[in-house]
This record gives sequence, C-alpha cells and structure tokens, in this order.
Amino acid sequence: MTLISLRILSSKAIKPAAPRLAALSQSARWYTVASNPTQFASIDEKTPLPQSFNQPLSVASQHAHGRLRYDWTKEEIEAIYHSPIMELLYHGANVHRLHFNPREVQQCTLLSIKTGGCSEDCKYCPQSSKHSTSVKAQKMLDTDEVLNAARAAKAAGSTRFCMGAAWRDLAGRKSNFKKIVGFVKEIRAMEMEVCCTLGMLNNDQAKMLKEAGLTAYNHNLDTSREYYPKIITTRTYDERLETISKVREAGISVCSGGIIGLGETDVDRVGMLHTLSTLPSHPESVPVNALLAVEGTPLEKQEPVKVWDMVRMIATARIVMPKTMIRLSAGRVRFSEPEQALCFMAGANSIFTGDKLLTTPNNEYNRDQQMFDTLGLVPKPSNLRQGSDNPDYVANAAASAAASEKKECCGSHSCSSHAHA
Ligand code: SAM
Ligand code: DTB
Ligand code: SF4
Repeated sequence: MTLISLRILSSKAIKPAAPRLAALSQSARWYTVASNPTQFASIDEKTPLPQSFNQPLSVASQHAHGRLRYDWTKEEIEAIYHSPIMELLYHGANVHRLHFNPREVQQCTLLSIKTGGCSEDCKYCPQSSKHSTSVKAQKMLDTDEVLNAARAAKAAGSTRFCMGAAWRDLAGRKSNFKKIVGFVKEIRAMEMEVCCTLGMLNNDQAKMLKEAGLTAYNHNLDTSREYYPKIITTRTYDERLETISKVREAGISVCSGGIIGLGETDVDRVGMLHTLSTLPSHPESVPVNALLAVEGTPLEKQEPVKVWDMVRMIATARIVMPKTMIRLSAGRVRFSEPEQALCFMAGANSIFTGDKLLTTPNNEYNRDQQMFDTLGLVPKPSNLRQGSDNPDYVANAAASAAASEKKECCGSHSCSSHAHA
C-alpha cells in the first residue's frame, strides 16, 4: 500500500505528500523518487540522507524502465541477474505492472499428441529413444482424442491449447502433419489460442500452420549456445534459431525459453536470456522450466532447482523482455504455494494447468484453482476475446479475413483479393 502510493509521486510532490506518507507508515523513512527509481529521498527533510542512499541499490533498479530494448549486453543482463534478490524481485514486479495486469495469469493446457520414441538425445528428456525411461513410444493420437482434450481444456478455463510431439522434425510425416493442420483449424474454431511444438520446421510447414490459424510455436533454446552441446548432440543451436526465425517470418508468435537445473552455470542462464532478448523481436512467450529429473535420463541425479534461482530467472527475463509472457512451466509441481507466489510476483504471468504436462505430472487442477483464490489471481482472458477494444482480436480477425480471402482468390498476383500480392 505504502509502496504503491510512493511510486506515483514525482520528485516535485515530495514536500506536500510527506505528512500523509508518514501517517501511512510510521516506519517508512526512505523511499524511491518515482521519476528516477535509482534516487532516494528523505521522507522528512530534517533527517539527512545516509551517504549509502545516494547510490542506486542495484543494477536491476537502473534497468527497470519497462522500455523494449534489443541491444542488451551480456554484462548488463549479468549485472541485473546478480542484483540482490529482494531488489530483483521488487523491480521484476514493478516492470510487470507497467505492461500487464499483475492479477492476471494465463492458463495453458498441454497435450502430448505423439509421445516417446524421439530420435534426439536431449539429456533431460524422458521421450528420447536414447534413454531408458518408463515412457514408451506411441503412435499419434487420433482426432477425437485431441479435440476432446481441447474441449475439456476450454471447459476448465484454459485459453491456450498446446500440442507437443516427440519429433526432431516433420520429415516423412506428411499425413500426420496434415492431420495436425486440421487439429489447429478445429481448435481455433473453438476460440482457443493454439500452440504446437513439433520440432524443426521448414518455411512451407510454418506457412501452412499460420494459414491454419496457429497462434504460437514453441521451440526452446533450452540453455546457452556454449552449454548446448553438453545437453544435445543431435542438433545445433543454429538449427534451433533457424526454426525460430522461420516461425517469426511466417507471422506466428514465437514461444521460446529454456530449462534451468541442467548443470549449467549462471553465465549460461544469462547467455540464454541474452540470445532471447536480442532476437529481432522478443518472443511472445518465454517458458522457464525447472528440470524435472526423470529416472533413466542422464540427468536423473541432478539436484532440484531452488525457488530463488527461478525467481532470478523470471525477474531478469521480465526486466529484459518487459512485454513478453513469462511462463512458469515444468517443475512448478515441486514448488509450494508461497514459492509460486514469489514467481508470480517476480513477473511470471502464465502457467500450464491440468494434471499432466507431456509425460510428467503437473499441479493438481483443483489445487491450482484454490491457489488462484488464495493469491487473488484471475485467469487472463484469451487474446482472441472478441471486441473492437482488443487490439489482438482486431489484428487476428484481419489476418483470418486475409487468409480466407486468399483461399478464395484466383491466385493471380493481379487479383484484387490476393492477400500477399
Ligand atoms: N520435440 C519438441 C522439441 O524438442 O522442441 C517438442 C517437445 S519438448 C518435450 C519441449 C520442451 O520441454 C523442451 O524444449 C524442454 O525445454 C522441455 N522439457 C522436456 N523435458 C523436460 C524435463 N524433464 N524437465 C523440464 N523441461 C523439460
Ligand atoms: C515448455 O517449455 N515446457 C513444456 C512445453 N514447453 C511443451 C513441456 C514440459 C515438459 C516436461 C516433461 C514432460 O512432461 O515430459
Ligand atoms: Fe525429442 Fe523434444 Fe524430447 Fe528432445 S526435447 S528428445 S526433441 S521430444
């Protein structure tokens, strides 16, 4: 309460507001001058400011302006990341409030439409055929199973449905891909946002997914360029970045983040955030996963991630990518309600709901709804919410109209209804 009142003051307003502020909190003696959050002022002018208060408390405070920047240096991000944790949390929370309603948390639902038997060797993943885990290879789910799961997710309040497949890429999977394109169309018709994570894409596949109405494509960088080969040897960091750029060029929102707890250093965590925040545009969403160490994977013995490491990652991501949805993703099941509250406070505003992620357990649905009640959180409405006041809806409707016009046009570049002529 006191802090909110303090933030809206300009430095000129210090004098008249001082008695009221003192009444609000007897103990509040120092506060940030809102027009410059790195400066401090004495709450009553007779009390001199201690020397130490003439300096900014943290690098996080210097960068908590909420403006979009694409030229972050690794040194800047590293300094934000290493700010004292309470400072980092506070400034993550402040930046969060500049762009989002902090009570709103997006609820997404995951479905593994093609489980196990993956040819890649990602050390963390229970679905890799290179590891001996309890996950067995299955064929792709049929249409009814997928659409019923999407309907159930919508009924449970989820606004985004994300389909995952344990594939390196879509080579040789023409008929399955055609089915997936059909799933995307059907789920969009249910007025849900749709996301897929199917491995590497080429330009044509990205274009077809866009035309089907795909909202976002999840393709994680997972860690830093330097640490990547220690975790995955069957593909390169550059291949990962290439798919991300094809997705972006096709006009699909990019969802890309990573995992902590793989044995990486702080430098690797900062390196991944640096790559993400210096892309030509910031990802629409950044999932922050805490490794779920699955028996039978090479990382089965990794120590569980501490909540303070999640808070550091989330708050740093929030400060350097202020308008991005930051998703508290895998590993949430291991965090208590107060620990999750810290993550939301730091700037996370999206979660996966539903009792299962892809192959591992997730937080129980009813417990999540109780947590929302306890913390005063509300589900974030879909970006597809109809209404001329919703810029996402307007842009989306225009894109859908253009896509259907394109389908109906004669195909000639001189045709007036040719969307991309
Ligand atoms: N095959 C596709 C791919 O790799 O992009 C999509 C599925 S893959 C399972 C999606 C993401 O799940 C991975 O990039 C990784 O970040 C996350 N993930 C997989 N196993 C995990 C685990 N054990 N703990 C935490 N996150 C995990
Ligand atoms: C992401 O970053 N996390 C989700 C989603 N994207 C596809 C996947 C988490 C998977 C956790 C391990 C499992 O359930 O198999
Ligand atoms: Fe396959 Fe994706 Fe798992 Fe890697 S993370 S093994 S690509 S399913």
